Amino acid sequence: MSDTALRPRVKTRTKTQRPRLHKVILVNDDYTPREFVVTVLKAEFRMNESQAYRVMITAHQKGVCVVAVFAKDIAESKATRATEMARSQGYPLLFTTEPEE
Ligand code: NFA
Repeated sequence: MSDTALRPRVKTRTKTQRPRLHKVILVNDDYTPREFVVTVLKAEFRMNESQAYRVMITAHQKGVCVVAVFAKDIAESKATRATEMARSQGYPLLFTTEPEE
């Protein structure tokens, strides 16, 4: 076949799949002080006071609130660290993760 002739495509183009993002979810409870929740959100998720307050009060009123989305391993380690921060102070505060649709 000459260089200029058209050849049939042999390789199939495989679309690169972006890794699914995972949500970090703040779960409400009756015991953790509001101010402590705000402190954890600011420390672990680099939020300012008003962002952290909004997330805290949304979880307080609705039961849960999405804090942020990350790659799976980052979402899991942030949720674990934030939950451990609360455990170390004796609070039941919980952060969970779930994959985005
Ligand atoms: N519900 C808690 C309170 O009234 C505050 C809270 C908000 C806890 C969000 C956990 C998550 N002290």
